[in-house]
Amino acid sequence: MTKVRAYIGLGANIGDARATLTAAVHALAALPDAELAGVSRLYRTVPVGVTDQPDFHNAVAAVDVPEGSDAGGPIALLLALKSIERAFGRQERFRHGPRELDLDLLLFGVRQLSVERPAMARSADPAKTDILLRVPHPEAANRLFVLAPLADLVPDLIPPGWPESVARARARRESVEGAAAVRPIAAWNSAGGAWE
Ligand code: PH2
Ligand code: MG
Ligand code: MG
Repeated sequence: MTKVRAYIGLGANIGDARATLTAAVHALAALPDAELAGVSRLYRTVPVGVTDQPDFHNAVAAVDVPEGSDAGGPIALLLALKSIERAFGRQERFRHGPRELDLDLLLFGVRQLSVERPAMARSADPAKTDILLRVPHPEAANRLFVLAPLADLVPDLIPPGWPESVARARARRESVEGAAAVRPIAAWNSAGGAWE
């Protein structure tokens, strides 16, 4: 079975975020046919978008998953991420609001894709887009809370469609958001399966 390396952004700012993200990494590793390939440092980050909410914990995990055919691989992974979010008690709230667990599909190998939501599955809520999935994640290049942990894993990678490496994007965003916006607080210990 051909595998692809996917990068997943993890975030939480309700409850014991550190414990939640640790358990979420284990849930990713336990997905069928998936293999954990790396975990970034754990960061404490200033909220972006809606600023009147608790600080987030953020990290990025690399997972090798089945390539699938066409959009099948990425969509299967997206659905698996949504089901892990639900299993961790994720409640529907407003966009960019607080959450128990957020798992975002950032990169799926060198694939670049945009998948429309089927007409039947569209929401009456105008804030919800008619796009089911975009890869690379359209916001990743502009969010230091994504770029910093991603640069821990693959600083020299140039994601498809990007004009620059992850490390350069990180430096660019750090000059905008300030170094204090994301603070590494622990490193992943793969033997212990936790940030220490
Ligand atoms: N997620 C958001 C909105 N804002 N801010 C930080 N620091 N970390 C996040 O994960 C985050 C956010 C929407 O997904
Ligand atoms: Mg998100
Ligand atoms: Mg999300």
